[in-house]
Amino acid sequence: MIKVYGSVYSRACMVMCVLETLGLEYEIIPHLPKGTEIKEDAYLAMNPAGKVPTLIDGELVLWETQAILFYLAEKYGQGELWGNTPEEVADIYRWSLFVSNQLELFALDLFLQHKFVKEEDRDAAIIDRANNELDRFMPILETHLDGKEFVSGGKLTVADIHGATILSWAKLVGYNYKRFPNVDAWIKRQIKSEAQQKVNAKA
Ligand SMILES: N[C@@H](CCC(=O)N[C@@H](CS)C(=O)NCC(=O)O)C(=O)O
Repeated sequence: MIKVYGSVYSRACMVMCVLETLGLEYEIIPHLPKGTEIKEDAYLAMNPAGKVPTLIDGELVLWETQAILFYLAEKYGQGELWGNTPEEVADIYRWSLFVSNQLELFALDLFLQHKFVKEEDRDAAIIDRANNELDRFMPILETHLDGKEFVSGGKLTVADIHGATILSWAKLVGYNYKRFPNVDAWIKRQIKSEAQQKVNAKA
């Protein structure tokens, strides 16, 4: 059976959400981002970065969230969550990579600063840069999602599960999405999706 190392409260939730959407059975091997197991030799032999998630599927040992999501959709989706042509697949890559390259670090910085750093110790420079970079690139997504439910190909894909989950981190700590109602609605759809609810129930 497919194994997922990680926790619901980590990037592994995106892997679980894809597995739930595709109706695949899987086992969670609980490993917390702040736990010690991910720095032990046995785990580092699978994932030298010492991070979660890691996926095991038969002989395959795979780490890096997006690589795992793309692999699962391509291998098991039969078109679901994935594209049918090189052009459709490229579009999924484009939007998923846009979020990871232009927005992920800044959504994470906001989340970490507000969630784990005492108010008096927060780094204003990190917070300002994060807000500025999110404000800079969010309008691209906002315009693209106008009149659309999904970011690519007119159907749910891994780019929605990945992108909307990443951007939900900033929402959790109060980033002002009122200025970006299409993105806000996109994030809410992901958070409330049946697959995400099933993942949350495993926490
Ligand atoms: N680019 C990696 C990042 C993985 C990552 O940073 N995971 C976090 C949990 S969401 C983690 O394991 N942190 C522990 C650490 O950095 O020591 C991916 O997407 O898989």
